[in-house]
Amino acid sequence: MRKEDLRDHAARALTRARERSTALTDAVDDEDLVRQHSKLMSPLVWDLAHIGSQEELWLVRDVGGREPLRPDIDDLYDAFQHPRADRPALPLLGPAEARAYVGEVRAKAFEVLERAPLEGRRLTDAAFAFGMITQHEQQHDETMLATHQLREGEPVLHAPAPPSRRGGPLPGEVHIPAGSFVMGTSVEPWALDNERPAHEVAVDAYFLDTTPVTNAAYIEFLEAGGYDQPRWWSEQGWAYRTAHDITAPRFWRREHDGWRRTRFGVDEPVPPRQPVVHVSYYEAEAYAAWAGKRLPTEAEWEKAARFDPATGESRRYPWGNDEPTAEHANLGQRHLSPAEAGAYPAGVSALGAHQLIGDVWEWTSTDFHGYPGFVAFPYREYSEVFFGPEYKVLRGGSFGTDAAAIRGTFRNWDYPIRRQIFAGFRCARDAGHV
Ligand code: AVJ
Ligand code: FE
Repeated sequence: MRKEDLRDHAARALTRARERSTALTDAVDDEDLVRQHSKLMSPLVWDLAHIGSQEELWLVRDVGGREPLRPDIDDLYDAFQHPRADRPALPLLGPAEARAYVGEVRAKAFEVLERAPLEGRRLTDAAFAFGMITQHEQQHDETMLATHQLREGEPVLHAPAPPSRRGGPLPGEVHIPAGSFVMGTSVEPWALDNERPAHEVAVDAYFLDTTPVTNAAYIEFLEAGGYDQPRWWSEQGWAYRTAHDITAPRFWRREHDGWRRTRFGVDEPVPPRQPVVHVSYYEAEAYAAWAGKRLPTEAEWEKAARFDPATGESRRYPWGNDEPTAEHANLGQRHLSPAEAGAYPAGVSALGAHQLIGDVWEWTSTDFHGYPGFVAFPYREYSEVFFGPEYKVLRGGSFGTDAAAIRGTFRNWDYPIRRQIFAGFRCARDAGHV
């Protein structure tokens, strides 16, 4: 991209993120903004001011070398200082103050952008800082969307229904032949530290589900008594299922006429053809065992999403190198739920898998670690402090993930017990030797 195009692109991406943050926070009244809807989440007003605070630190102070606007509040919005459960008790900026603050920071960030040297492609470039801050805001927007899902009360968010599947049934699985592929990236301009560097990974042959597991398939597991049979669960999974009396995906309820769910304040029958969402890693793992399969490793997920056997190269997205459009994937909160399995034929990967990007985050069996040659950037706190066995990697983004914050190499992570995120899964199994 030319320098001026890059500047425009960065400005438009920031503006789009802000429109979304504004819509998510303007949708509720002030009392709702400061309330904690769940111990798992911050009050929405914390996310809003935190977005501004990070933008002030990285763009206004670091890139711009400007004077701090509000050095007094750095600590309040440092996610490492205060766990989510404690945030409502802090002397946070109120709704009007938080809105004014993020507006002032944004005005300064645009001044910085006007003058920032945007040439070059190295990680230390100012262009990367703008990309990173855009992604940060979009990630918190998805977190705020999850807070909306936990909020009780009348629906306040509205969007058209997602597309349904046209055409005949798809094969249940795709076969991925053995061989190495390039995982991660050294060239994707907005890739975060944990996606780098590109490296070769050898993968044995396997089968991968063509689409994420649907609600209808998941209901079969439920109705077969899957939640009552320890043999399908890992030891940790069973302990979790028992301690919290988990009996179905989060937000589901059994009624005399079948399963229903609450979705952003709407009560509705569980739609059979949509991917299941709001399941923990442990539930995904138990379903896979019941189905005679397993969860894919992170490398298996990425190979199915990116590897093109015709060229031997890894693509940026399943469909190729072009940025996602509404035809490719269910992203960007254009819809308020996953779309039916098979609803995005234009998004199919070279190896035949559907909906790897968008709809639901997909649990993988891999613990979150740095790739060989990992270098923390810009801070250890971005990814490195989370490396270890407590976190599982999720891939592909959900209907609530913006296109600016997802790509074939993007890695998300969470605790295996978490269900408030927009997470589902698909299964894999070994193909053995032929
Ligand atoms: C990558 C989604 C796990 O929300 O904790 C936001 C992203 N990092 N602010 C998170 C993030 C700092 C992160 N996840
Ligand atoms: Fe953050």
